[in-house]
Amino acid sequence: MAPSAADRTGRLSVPEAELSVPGGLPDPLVAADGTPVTSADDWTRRRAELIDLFERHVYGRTPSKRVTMDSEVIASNPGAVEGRATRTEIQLRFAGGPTANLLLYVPNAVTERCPAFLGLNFWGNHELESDPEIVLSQQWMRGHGVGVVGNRATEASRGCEADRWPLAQILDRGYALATMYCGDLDPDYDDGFANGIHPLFYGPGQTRPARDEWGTLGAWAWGLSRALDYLETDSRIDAGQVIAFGHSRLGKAALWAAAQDTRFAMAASNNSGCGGAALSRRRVGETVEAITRRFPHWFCTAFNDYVDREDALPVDQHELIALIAPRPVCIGSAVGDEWADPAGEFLSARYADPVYRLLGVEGFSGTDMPDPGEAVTSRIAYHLRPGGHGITVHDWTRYLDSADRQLGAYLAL
Ligand code: GTR
Repeated sequence: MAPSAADRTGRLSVPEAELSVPGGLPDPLVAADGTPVTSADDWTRRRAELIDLFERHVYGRTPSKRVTMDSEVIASNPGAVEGRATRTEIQLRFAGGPTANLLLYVPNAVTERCPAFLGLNFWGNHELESDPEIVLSQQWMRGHGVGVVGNRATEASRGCEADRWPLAQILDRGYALATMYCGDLDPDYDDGFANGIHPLFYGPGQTRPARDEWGTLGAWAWGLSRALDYLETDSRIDAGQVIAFGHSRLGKAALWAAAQDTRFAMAASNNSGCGGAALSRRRVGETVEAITRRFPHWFCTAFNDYVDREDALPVDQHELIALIAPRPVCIGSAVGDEWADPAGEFLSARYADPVYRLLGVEGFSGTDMPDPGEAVTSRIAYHLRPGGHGITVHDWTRYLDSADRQLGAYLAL
């Protein structure tokens, strides 16, 4: 199939014929033994089955063992973001393992417990603002980051991603924001899982995860849940209204976190692509072959079996979206981000719909790909932004609008 392409007007030209998946998709509402799923109780069983399939074949099993986590507030500034927020840095210490720093902004104007976006970041918490009070991460970083020298951040790295985090906008809309460096949980390179949190869970003599045990995306998703554990203890946050959020590889982790951990009230995935919101079977843009070759550590080893065999996968990514039902989920694509297959992300939203309907709530109200700049604003929301891979104010506005519109309805269920 020809890849989808943006024409000169910036419109994503996706003929209906291309909005399809040759060979079809697994049906979220048919159990592995062929039994139709026709009630909420059936779905509870099917849901457990799908989690198990995603664990065994895609992301790897998340360990059930609990680790003790201590937390300590290491800095607090009540006048951050021009007086808008109280900014706190919290050290989360995992017994016997690494430490992760959570950076939390709570709007001063909100006097009740407030909803929060929680997402990982690519370059350390200092990427959000140039303020030297924020701890400069000492962790390993990928080499091409702003100010990164010898795989470490420097003072020149501060604020390097500020445009991706429109703090004033988020805070003025009444939302808190919490973020943590993904590399605090597991550095983003293939080191055989010697660093990060994986070794904390090894059995005697074990030196790396087994074939069906978690990779880096699984570790990042786990970290989002641990940050949520902390937010549950913070009286300023409404822990029942926390949105798992992420861009690109971190959007994959956010979806997997929300699929597994039903405490997340909503998920927002931006340009998450292959292994995120995009259907694997379409093989448009990044394929299983491409992703496992460049990022062998992201998934479980068993996922390699599906290189050029996407049709043999027992699941596809619309079922990852369905695992978030009945909670709201937002999927954001960009016209020029063909690597992430915007049409494949749209179709995941569309084909997750029946599960939401079965559970008696609105699912996805769109049938055609929206034009760039337009959105489908149902409980499963989808928007297509002009431009390329990245996260912009446009994307944030969509996620904030969806949260305003959908969270209340979900909580009223
Ligand atoms: C790309 C990768 C994508 C996406 C992206 C990102 O190199 O192929 O799957 O996750 O990185 O995280 O920015």
